[in-house]
Amino acid sequence: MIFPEKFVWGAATAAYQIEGAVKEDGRGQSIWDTFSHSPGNVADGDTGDVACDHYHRYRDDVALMRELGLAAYRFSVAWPRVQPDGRGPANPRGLAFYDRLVDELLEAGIAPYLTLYHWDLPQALEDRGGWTDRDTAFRFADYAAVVHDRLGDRVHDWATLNEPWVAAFLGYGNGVHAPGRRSPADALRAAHHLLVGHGLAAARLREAGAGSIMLVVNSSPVLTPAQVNDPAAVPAEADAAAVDRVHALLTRQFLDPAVHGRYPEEVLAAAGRNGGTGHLLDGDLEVINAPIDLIGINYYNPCVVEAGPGLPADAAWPGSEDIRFAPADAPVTAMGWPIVPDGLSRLLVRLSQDYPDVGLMVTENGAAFDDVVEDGRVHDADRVAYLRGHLREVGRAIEAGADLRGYLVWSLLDNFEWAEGYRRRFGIVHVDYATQVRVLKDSALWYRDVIATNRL
Ligand code: PNW
Repeated sequence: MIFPEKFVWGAATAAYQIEGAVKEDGRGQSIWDTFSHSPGNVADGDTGDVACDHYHRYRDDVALMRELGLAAYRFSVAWPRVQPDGRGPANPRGLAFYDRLVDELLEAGIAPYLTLYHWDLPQALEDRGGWTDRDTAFRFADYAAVVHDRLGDRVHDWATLNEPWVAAFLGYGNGVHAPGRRSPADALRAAHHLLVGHGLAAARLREAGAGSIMLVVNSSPVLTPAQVNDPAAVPAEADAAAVDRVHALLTRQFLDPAVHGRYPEEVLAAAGRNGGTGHLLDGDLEVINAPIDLIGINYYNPCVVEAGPGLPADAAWPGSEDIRFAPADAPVTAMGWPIVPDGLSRLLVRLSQDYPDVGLMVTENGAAFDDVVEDGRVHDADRVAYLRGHLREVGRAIEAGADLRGYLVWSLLDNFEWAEGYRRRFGIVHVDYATQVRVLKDSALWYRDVIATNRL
């Protein structure tokens, strides 16, 4: 399988998951500092205080990327490094880190893909209501402008939000992520304000001359249990309705407003029954509908559902009453997530049909496995198989006509896996947290060859 000539190969990370140095150079506190330091929220009491110490080791890490031949590196900027309280003048020492990182990347011939928000909201803004407060959207747009002002001369590719579904529904809905609130109504409000923030920021970036603007979503094809292994299976009417509703709640909730300027009925109905729709103001959809160049897709697994009469909505899924989230008949990763490679092509083809005027990029895909280091090597055949299987589906989606521009593996490094802490390893590069020694796993060496030959 040969990939298109200009296909962009890369890897992704996020600030809180790798940087450490949480008190350095004037960085303010984020909701993830607060959350991870509160007992019971993160496995083994892990925090991002040190993480991969990337803040001090970024030169070595860029050297690894160069060794792998990456054309692109997606990272995120920590808002509280730039604006410690989430508002006001920029903290020059915080911005200077990203300045150095970007220069190092460009020197190595690697295109920086900059994500503005990968979940580390300044705690000072959370104290005023966080994403449930409309004002946070305006603060986010100001922050976007501040970052672009400093880096826009060298960074071409910008992403506003990473996975607003996770930020809203795990952060404010079921409380598994920071800030740990548990309110379906708050989650729906947060989701909307995240979208308003996206639209306002996209407009500011455009105005400032940003080269390319992207919204990154976590998305999954929504399937019935039978469809997991048989794409042709025809679901019963009630199951098909459950599939459509969950697709609306997961993916269309974000992409329909952003790309088409309208909310799905299912989302309006969910809001109606959870706190109301009073936060949806006239003009918001026009703001959210700011033109974007790319949709970033983070894919890990399909979402499997069926009708289950009488069931209450899952805490993270307001609007999912009478729907059962079912296990998939498939092998799983160390996260317990089912491995269904052709879910990726099914998803990409669907999105390219639903949003035909916007390009697509796989901005995250990868897997956690229980890696072992043997004689200074990590023989992660399971991860190689996962990536190979998913890349084949990337190729198939392109053959089927999807306008897919690139693929970024999650993740470059083993890192702080949110509520799972350091016990789950997603990297193609192994990190020994005691010594900070990095070792290229077999998957990294394999990926290097894919990139070098542009074929599978
Ligand atoms: C994404 N879910 O998170 C994030 O963008 C990464 O920061 C993260 O490390 C990676 O995927 C692996 O988890 C998700 O529960 C976390 O549906 C949770 C979910 C989805 C994505």
